Amino acid sequence: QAAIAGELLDEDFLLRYIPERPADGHKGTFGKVMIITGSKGMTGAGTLAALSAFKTGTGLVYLAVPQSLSPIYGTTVPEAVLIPLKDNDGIISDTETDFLLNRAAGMDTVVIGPGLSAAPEIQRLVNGFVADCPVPVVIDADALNVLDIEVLKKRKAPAILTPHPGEFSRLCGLSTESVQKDRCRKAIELSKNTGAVVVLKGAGTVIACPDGKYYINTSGHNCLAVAGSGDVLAGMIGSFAGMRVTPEMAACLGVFIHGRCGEVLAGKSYGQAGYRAGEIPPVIPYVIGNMLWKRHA
Ligand code: NPW
Ligand code: AMP
Ligand code: MG
Repeated sequence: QAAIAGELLDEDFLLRYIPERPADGHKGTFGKVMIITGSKGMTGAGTLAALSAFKTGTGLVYLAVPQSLSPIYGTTVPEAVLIPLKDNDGIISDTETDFLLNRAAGMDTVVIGPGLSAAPEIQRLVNGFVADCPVPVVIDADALNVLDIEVLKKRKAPAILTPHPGEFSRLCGLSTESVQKDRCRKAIELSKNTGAVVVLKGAGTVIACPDGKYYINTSGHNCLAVAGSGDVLAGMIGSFAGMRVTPEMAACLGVFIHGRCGEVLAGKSYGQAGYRAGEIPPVIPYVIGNMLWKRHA
């Protein structure tokens, strides 16, 4: 079988995949995204993912969070609908798995993982949820740290994994160095093995698809190497998936636009470094708007 070549991910290629926004669309038209997130000390992650989903164009964001922490999200993202979940000292209880699966059935997509912690209860929650999730799911951060590959393989709906090299190495039982030495091949292997789209993050993010096709991102800047940056990306990919973009293209659009936001911050602003992840979402509409302008030009 002939090898499938990789493709460089650039603006000209991606323009056509940005979803149309019908003039008479309502908030349901623009996607319902549920984000399962949060534990004591890590409420910023879900906040950033939710803000990013809104700024990418999502109509409705639902934050499924530990009940004891939910007032925080009411303040940081008042636009999100809160789904408070039973928790033990800030760790979401695994008894909420079935309730979350029921809620997921009414969503267009789910993001699971940012700021969840890797407690044993979270391990049961994540694997129980991923096994039966009925809609496309973006699996990020702590959800990757507790994910059972065998459960992932048997899931019912499409999945997008968004590991950084540390998470990738934990998930696959490899050293970070061996992952970094052979990024494309490692991402393709995991994608073929699990049927999930794999986004291996870091400079030159690789997006690998189960059919062996892969993309290497050309946008980005090291100002994106900052706490919460990956949580922003997860919200962006979830947003595109929620607007019914295919998992492959949702991942590609999210990665490219996230990278372009970094370039805009570093290039058009005050300097090369010193940005908080919370400064990325306000740039998203500008980047998407510029791409659309080129599409219509
Ligand atoms: P090293 O050793 O530092 O060089 P973790 P996390 C490696 C939440 N957050 N290239 C890195 O390597 C997240 O959502 C919450 C190479 C280290 O070993 C998660 O739930 C925030 N290596 C949770 O925290 C803001 C790389 O990976 C390891 C690499 C833990 O996530 C912050 C670090 O990864 C955070 O987002 C690269 N490009 N990138 C909040 N305010 O609520 C990473 N590594 O141990 O998985 O920790 O990514 O911070
Ligand atoms: P996380 O580690 O989950 O917060 O994700 C970090 C985000 O920043 C990912 O989207 C990475 O691809 C991006 N990133 C990290 N380092 C760099 C870099 N040197 N150049 C460009 N993007 C980076
Ligand atoms: Mg992360």
